[in-house]
Amino acid sequence: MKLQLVIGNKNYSSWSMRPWVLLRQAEIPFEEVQLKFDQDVRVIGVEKYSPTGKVPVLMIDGEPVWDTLAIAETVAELFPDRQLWPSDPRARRVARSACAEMHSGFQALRGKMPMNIRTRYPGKGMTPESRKDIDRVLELWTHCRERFGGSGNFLFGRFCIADAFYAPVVMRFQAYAVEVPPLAQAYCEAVQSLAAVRAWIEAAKRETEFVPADEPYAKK
Ligand SMILES: N[C@@H](CCC(=O)N[C@@H](CS)C(=O)NCC(=O)O)C(=O)O
Repeated sequence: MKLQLVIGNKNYSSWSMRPWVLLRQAEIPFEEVQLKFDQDVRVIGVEKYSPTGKVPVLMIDGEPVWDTLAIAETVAELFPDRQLWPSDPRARRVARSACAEMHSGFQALRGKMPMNIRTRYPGKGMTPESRKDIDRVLELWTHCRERFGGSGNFLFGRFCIADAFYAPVVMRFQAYAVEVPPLAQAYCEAVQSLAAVRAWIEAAKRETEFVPADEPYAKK
């Protein structure tokens, strides 16, 4: 089976980061196909892969699986030995809910604090709406860590899909210098110490493309 993951710019594409970190951290071999955003965050050359015009797309023997949640579920199904969801059914239900919440929510956090790994904009993007999203993320992380974290460092103890889904939030907290309580700080550090996250960050920092539509706080 040939897996190709089609992604966008590593500095900006939070959706691409999730399945890339998941596959890489789970040591599932895949070929990376990186496409680049144009000035308006349209993905150049994506028609060849994606029926939606968006990244990420996972190509399995040339057939597309699109949308992050579908990609994560498909990978978990294809590689059950990697235990990408928590094994405890109660934890698994909450992990799925946390991923679905990320997938469909947090619009203010996403819109006001777009992921930008190589740059720092401390304090930017903090509106009442983004504050509300941040508080909800912190509440969720606290619940997961306290109820299911056990002796592990991640939301459900061991690294799982939910951690891959929240990795771009960790990037945002760092870029915009969002202050978080100690439990969340420890979790952010655990995510940042993952080999796959470190590799993504290093690659993002080497990128030089500037995408104006993803740079609301850059000096004009
Ligand atoms: N719900 C989709 C969202 C994907 C998405 O919005 N990707 C952005 C890049 S991070 C994109 O491809 N934008 C290009 C466009 O909308 O033309 C997913 O989970 O994969």
